[in-house]
Amino acid sequence: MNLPDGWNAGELARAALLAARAGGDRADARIFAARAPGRVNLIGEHTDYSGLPVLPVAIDRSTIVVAAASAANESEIELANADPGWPSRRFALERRIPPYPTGDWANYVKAAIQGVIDHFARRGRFSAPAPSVDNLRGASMVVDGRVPPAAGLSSSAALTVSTAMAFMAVNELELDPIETATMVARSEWYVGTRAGGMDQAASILGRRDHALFIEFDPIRVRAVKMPANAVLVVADSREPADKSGIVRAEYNRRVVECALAARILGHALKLDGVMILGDVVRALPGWNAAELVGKLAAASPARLGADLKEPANILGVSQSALEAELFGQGPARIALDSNRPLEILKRARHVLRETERVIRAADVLAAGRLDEMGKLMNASHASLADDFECSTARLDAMVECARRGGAFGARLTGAGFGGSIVALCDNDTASADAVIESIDRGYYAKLDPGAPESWRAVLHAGAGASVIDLRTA
Ligand code: NG1
Repeated sequence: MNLPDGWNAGELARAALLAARAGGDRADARIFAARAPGRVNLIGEHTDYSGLPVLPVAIDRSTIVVAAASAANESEIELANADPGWPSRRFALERRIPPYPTGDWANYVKAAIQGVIDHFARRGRFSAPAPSVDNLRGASMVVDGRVPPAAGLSSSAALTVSTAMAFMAVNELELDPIETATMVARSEWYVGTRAGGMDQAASILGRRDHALFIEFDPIRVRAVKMPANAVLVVADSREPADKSGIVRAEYNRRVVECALAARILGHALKLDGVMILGDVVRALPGWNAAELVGKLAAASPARLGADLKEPANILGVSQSALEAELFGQGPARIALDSNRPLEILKRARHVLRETERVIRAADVLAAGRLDEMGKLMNASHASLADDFECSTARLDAMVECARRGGAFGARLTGAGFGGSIVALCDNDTASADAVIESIDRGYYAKLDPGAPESWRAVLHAGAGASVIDLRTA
């Protein structure tokens, strides 16, 4: 059997089972299956929302969404999940789809569909003579996710990407992969996370046996061949990085701190229109982190008060104007709900130094220098722990175990505050088996009694998302 691009036989069999459940046995049903992988980020953490590069791989674990088109006059989504732990849902397609209460899994599905509707609305697709979204086709959708959730492997992007692709297929809406990545990148703002675009871009643009050097604004990708002897071990701390609660507030707070650092730096350097640190970097070819951090330190205290009074003064704008600019009506406003000072210098120092590491890592990896790559990963972890303050004692402990087991390097991957670590190994001196054993003995065996069981695996760089027509597959 010829397998469609990026699909394996197991995934195809899963899609066939889901199709039966989605009602694809109706003779007239147009029915599609989209698969989208999770990702593990090798390096370039908390840089994407500053418009600065990342180096992830799409992984060989995916989410599949099967969508069977409803009759032409039905514009509802009937949603089910292969895992009975996630309840079925039904909602209408509207220009503005109201979210379910925070934490509901189906909000990711709504987020993706809202993203598609917004994108095509901007292109005039729903303007006169069809001023509403009435001409959109509903669908019966069934989701089967095999990317471990809340583990820093981007199960959420796997779900939003596969949903968006299946929904577009049902509605005969077409976009190229870069446009799709750009569109879906913003979709998770719907669930209240001001995420950058790394996860969705990695899921869509993934390439077997390759890492992806991804740049933003606009999204560009360069595939970097993984050295043949490189092996990636990912291990979940079992400390959930739950994006619907405290982790989201911490994440959004970092987004605000980085944006403030960028504006103050832009102001000090007399650059116009700087919103994110990427704007500064792009305006200054030949920039280097040490110099920019020095300029920021000269222009601003390292940490600012808990509100926006101080940065507004530095920037010479009113506090309300700055607030409106930073937050709009958006959810990041919650980031200021505490008395904690806003850390500017440390956050910028991490982002700028991390950017230097990412650029270097792409070359080092392409040249097969795993030892050097490991050192960059270790430096990234230290910076995330010290300057970005998003590691935890448990993540630090795991990273230590991986290094003791012989890994070239190890670091937290994803947003941190829990979730997973990634360790770089090979088939020889830094064997994945030894690293896994070290993590088992030094970490999982010491978890509190009753803690959820261990989850760790060797993951491979896999292909990006794709959609197939199940009538012809
Ligand atoms: P995780 O924690 O894997 O979901 C998050 C963001 C990314 C990126 C990383 C940090 C979401 C959906 N994704 O990844 O865009 O900013 O943190 O590098 O929030």
